Amino acid sequence: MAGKEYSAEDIRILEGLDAVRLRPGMYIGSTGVKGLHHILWEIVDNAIDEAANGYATRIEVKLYKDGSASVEDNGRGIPTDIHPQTGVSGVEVVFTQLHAGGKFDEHNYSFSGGLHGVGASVTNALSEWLKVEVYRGTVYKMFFRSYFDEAADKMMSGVPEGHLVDTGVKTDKTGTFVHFKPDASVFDTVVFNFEAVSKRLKELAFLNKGLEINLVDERVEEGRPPVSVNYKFDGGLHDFCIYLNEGKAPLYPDPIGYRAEKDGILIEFAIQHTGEFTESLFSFVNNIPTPEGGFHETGFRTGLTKSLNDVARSLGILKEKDANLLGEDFREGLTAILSIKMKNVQFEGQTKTKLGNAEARQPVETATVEGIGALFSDPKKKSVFEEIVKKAQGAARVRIAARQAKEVARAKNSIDSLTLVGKLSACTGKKPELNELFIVEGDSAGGTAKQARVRQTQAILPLRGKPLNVEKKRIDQVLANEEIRTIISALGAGYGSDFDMDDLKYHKVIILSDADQDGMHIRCILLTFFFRYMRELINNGNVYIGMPPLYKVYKKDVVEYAYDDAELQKKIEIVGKGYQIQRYKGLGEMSAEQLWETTMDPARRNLIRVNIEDAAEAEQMVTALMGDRVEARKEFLARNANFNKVDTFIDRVNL
Ligand code: TSJ
Repeated sequence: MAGKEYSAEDIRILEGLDAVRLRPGMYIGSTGVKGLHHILWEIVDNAIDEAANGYATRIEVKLYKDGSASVEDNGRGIPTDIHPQTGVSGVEVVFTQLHAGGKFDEHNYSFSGGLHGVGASVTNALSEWLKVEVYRGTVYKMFFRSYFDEAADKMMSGVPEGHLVDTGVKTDKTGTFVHFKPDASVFDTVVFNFEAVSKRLKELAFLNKGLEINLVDERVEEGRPPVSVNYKFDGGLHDFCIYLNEGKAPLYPDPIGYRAEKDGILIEFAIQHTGEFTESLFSFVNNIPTPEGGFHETGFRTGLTKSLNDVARSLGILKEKDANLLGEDFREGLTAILSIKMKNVQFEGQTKTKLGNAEARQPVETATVEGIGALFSDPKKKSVFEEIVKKAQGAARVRIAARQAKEVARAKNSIDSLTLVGKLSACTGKKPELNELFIVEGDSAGGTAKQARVRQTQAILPLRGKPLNVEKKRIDQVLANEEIRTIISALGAGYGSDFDMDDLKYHKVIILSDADQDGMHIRCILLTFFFRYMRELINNGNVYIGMPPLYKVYKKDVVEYAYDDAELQKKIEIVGKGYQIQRYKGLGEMSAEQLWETTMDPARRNLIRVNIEDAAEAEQMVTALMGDRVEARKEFLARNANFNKVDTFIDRVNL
């Protein structure tokens, strides 16, 4: 057992591990499922470092039935020789000394990972047992155990059972194998999550080009073969980018990538634009995700904007008189992965996932400018670049149209806005909760509605002109549309992040369009607009679709209206022999009186409330329904056909 050859210094070291047991949270964040995985990642990180430094090409992670886990690499093997400062082997130092990682080899451990960087000794301290094997010509072994010492009446953590032993058994392979069993008395759960482990290993495989990572899960039913996944991406970030863009529509087939070292910082990125409208930047520092961003992201964004504008000018796509495109324009639909490796990382922010090293900004910016410049100096890449600029110019149009609309909405009391709402026939009542805004398709139907309405509570906004083809028009054109800007003005509550329900002038917004293709398009445009820019309005159930009848069935002074074909049969029976049918092709064919009694009179009309509880789902649906990709739309409809909400919504849209 441990003890007899131990110096005072060794005991001090082991007390360090006791401290880890006493306050595990200080070292691994928590003793929950996250903390459990943390002690696995501490071990994996060491193997990844060996690979990142060019010494290992393969890592295998294994999950066992008894709850233990192992990690093996084919690197050089943890140094087995005696460490001069402590008089024990490198292996022993690694597992018994806190923060030992890299102390004896600054150079090779220069880009050491680990979220808290606490090292393998913490895994040892929080394990029931830990076994290490090092393959360097022969097999070296060492074993550690945590136990309760009855005599001393205290917990002993990660205690070596003897020093490192050279078993003398010859081996061809080199590398390190670490096998440990998380201590059930430390953790709330000791069950590793296959999905979580495999997802992170896949990410690590993407981040470390060419590295083969194998995950074997032996925790399967008796008699069944282990579940095993194997990751190896020779394209690295390039492959990562393609993977992230699966299911999206890339604007050019190959992601653009670059790798450089600047001021001791290794910088790598890959980008690819898609038809989406949002930006997805995934950044990493020393293989650790940095979702909160930081200086590397700042440098990257600045570099991208600068270099893409520069290239656009040098290719003559942007002329001297043209303004630069903004960063946000170039980032619309951008999928990007930024991975940097540097020393002395400082993590900040809410979840300690934001890079605080200011010195990272400039090198990343420089590398980005350099990389983009170099890539597009290749004339073969010109068409790719043109796609990027076309997309950015589209985004700029949205931005400008959005700003204009915002100005309109902001200046709601100015003369300017009065001219815009000129077509609005406002109501006289001043109680928004009682007021209704009818958005009516066509000037002539608008005129009829104006005659039919109750002035006190019903306002009419006619929409003039041909309906836009939503599938071909983008949201920027929708926003540039004067009618849409008029709606924003009329509602008086702003839009987008400025939208404020408290300023809403009409608590019922009723879309009244014809029951035909064009009418459906108008509804789609308006709903997309509300989804994207006044989502609260939908969530609150303030948006309605008016239901004009399709048929009038009449005989002398008996009149019945039918809203669909099934109803038509019933109404025919009610009216009886000698009936006549009028089919309404549009709202414009109705008299003011008919429109009132069938569609506008609160006592008799049928309204459909557009009510989507899940705004996120709604947005996805609008994208799928109106996006560029026909397949995506079909897929979406097929996938969601059984979802009640969505189903209902689709019915409503296609009224
Ligand atoms: F530390 C550990 F237990 F977590 C661990 C370390 C676990 C695993 C699975 C692998 C490793 C590990 C360590 N793999 N490879 C290394 N390499 C070294 O420690 C090493 C080897 C040689 C030299 C040298 O300068 O010759 C330096 C180092 C740091």
